[in-house]
Amino acid sequence: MPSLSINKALGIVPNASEHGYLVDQLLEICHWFMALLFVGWSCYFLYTLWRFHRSRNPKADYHGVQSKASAHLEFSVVIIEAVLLLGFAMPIWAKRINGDQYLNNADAFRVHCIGEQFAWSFHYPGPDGVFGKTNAAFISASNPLGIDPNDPAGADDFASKFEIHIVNQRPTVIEITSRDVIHSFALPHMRMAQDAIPGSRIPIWFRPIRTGSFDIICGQLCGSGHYGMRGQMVVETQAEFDAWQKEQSALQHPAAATPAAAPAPAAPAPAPAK
Ligand SMILES: [Cu+2]
Repeated sequence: MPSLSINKALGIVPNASEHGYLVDQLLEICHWFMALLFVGWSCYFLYTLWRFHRSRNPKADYHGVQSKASAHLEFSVVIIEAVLLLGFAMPIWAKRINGDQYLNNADAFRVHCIGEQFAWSFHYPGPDGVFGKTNAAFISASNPLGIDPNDPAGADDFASKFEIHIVNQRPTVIEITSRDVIHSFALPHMRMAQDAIPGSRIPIWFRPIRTGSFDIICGQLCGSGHYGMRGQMVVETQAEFDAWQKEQSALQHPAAATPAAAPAPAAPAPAPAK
């Protein structure tokens, strides 16, 4: 990659995913190619202003330009664009959409992501690694994701809002959906974006390669509060994640986390039937 980077000059955020450099390379090549085209066509434009100025051509020439130079230039542009598409874009895309090593990977880190006006929520399977079933009928203030209370797999599931925690270096699969309109879960540092579509659960996959806190933005104009639909992706070590998971699971399931402690206060007695 050239040391003089158009990507950097345009303010690209640092890459934090394994595949991101491929995207950056392609962007850089496209930017340089576009810069070259811009300069080339600008020079040609200035040349034509001079060459065909009225003072040089007092009489109209009905035969036009006889030279084949511009046709050759056009043809080479087509060749370069074909090389970009077939030689770079398509192989990179083919590599990206092949998610076998992620989707069929038992060790992959999995989270569900739910977009809504105007927030991002995340559903973690908890220490057992199995997601509990969800159903909109169970959604309430204390159960914002609608986790089925009758499904034992959901007993240790927990949720977070506006902040997703993932583990550095682990293959990561995030399944994305929306509760209302179309949003787009965009991770500029991971060079990833995927529309969140109501009724669909669409996976994205990548491998984070550095720890830190990275922006999440909604990449699809989704309503009046769209601008506020941002969050943070915290990439941390496995130990840090385990500690956070333990803390969150305990906070959200106080009874399950402290079986030996004093029993939780009894639920208020049901009001007598009238
Ligand atoms: Cu949105």
